[in-house]
Amino acid sequence: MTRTGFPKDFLWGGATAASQVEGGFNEGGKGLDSQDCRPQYFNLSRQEKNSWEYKQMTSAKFEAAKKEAGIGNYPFRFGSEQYSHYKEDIALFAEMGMKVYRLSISWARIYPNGDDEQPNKEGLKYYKDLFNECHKYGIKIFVTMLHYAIPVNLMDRYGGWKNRKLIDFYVRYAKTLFENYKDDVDYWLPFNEINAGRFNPYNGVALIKDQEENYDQSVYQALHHQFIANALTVKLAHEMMPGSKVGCMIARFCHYAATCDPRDQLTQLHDEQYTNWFYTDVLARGSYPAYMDRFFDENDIHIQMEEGDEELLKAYPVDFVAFSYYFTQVSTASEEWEKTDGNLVIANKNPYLESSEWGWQKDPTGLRITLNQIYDRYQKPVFIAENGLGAVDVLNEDKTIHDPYRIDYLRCHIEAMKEAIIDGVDLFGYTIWGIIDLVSCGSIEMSKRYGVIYVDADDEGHGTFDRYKKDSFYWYKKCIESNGETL
Ligand code: BGP
Repeated sequence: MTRTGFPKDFLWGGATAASQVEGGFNEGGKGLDSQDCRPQYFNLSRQEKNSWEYKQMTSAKFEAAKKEAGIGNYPFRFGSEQYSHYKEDIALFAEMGMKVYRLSISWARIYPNGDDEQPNKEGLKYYKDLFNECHKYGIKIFVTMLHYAIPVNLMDRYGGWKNRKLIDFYVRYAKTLFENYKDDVDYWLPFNEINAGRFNPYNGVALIKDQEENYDQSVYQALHHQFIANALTVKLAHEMMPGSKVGCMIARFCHYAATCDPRDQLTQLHDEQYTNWFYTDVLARGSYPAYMDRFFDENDIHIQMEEGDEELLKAYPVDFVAFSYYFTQVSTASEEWEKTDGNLVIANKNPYLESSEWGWQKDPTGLRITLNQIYDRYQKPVFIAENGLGAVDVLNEDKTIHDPYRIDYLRCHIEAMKEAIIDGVDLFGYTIWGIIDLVSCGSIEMSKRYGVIYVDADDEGHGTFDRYKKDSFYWYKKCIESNGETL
């Protein structure tokens, strides 16, 4: 069979997350969530904002955040105001020809405290209206059920995902979503970047480091609970909505060995196993991989499983595998290696690649490699849930925004996707991250913009929040029209 490019029904789209785009943090009965509590310190340099201390949640920061009733210095509380602008945003997506919108539902909008007996009707209505608006234009819906933001009550009362009770609350939430939106949603993703539980435990599994006696143990136990919640969600979805599609997703950290020194190669193998494969092996193959036994032994980690857990994982693997892809990094056995930034991680720098203003290294070939590796390993359809370039954009007086750097970035990644499809990969969709400007997850600011649509707001939430089309908007429209041929 000769493949020449993108299949006819390829899903071109854009992605956002509720906590970063919605705003309206206390409207419509929504409860406070964990992302609403991440502060911004406006006067810091970019380097300081990229530091681990800045990104790390502490008990002191968390307690202070809960006392602030207004927006304060919490940019996720205003986002891009999609809560009040969703009709306008979706009309722009339709004008671009978008086939699919990946968005997340805010758990705290549906269950304000996470453990409530009844869902919040206003929250349910908000997403129903939003979905109807998408359907008006024939845009399909890809829902992330949990994109980092959990109701703070689930942290205060239960200690986050390390508590097994979270599985029940999550499954109740999933059931509510399926009951209400079974005819609206085309693709379900229970957890955004499930490996975040390891690389950023506050975002991933709602843990605060200074509250944990044995941090690593809590992290892996919490991850186990998410794996079980994932399997139960697949089970429920398939029972309630026969034929429904449920996927898993990781932040894909593609590693290259620094040299052909076998020690570098072995480090690369381990980096791939511990940061990537572990998660998708559990969720797509349905069992803990053998290589993790040694890792757990050597790190004194003991996962408490209940009877039936392993059977559940085996019986309910996901239907497709998704990932976010921004940059690649180097694996080396040597301690001395130049570092650079990546999403919520510090990475070893690759001298062959260019970096963005935030230090993330651009590598379209790595995307082709990744697509081949994932498809080869699981033989399940693959979806690119996030990819894009965060950059400082300038709104000119005539309201134009010229962003050739973003077009270059997107073009070379889309070319790499096409090559991977010709290689034989069953890639069925691509959603540009932050299709509309939103608050950055890592550095908690508006100035790091990903959108092809500009939002007139600054880091402190000042501005009109009016939307403007960037040059990349027109470029992506042509790309979609030509099914990826006119780049
Ligand atoms: C991913 C997250 C997103 C998003 C993206 C870009 O890890 O799933 O929420 O924000 O990274 O990261 P940043 O916003 O830090 O530039």
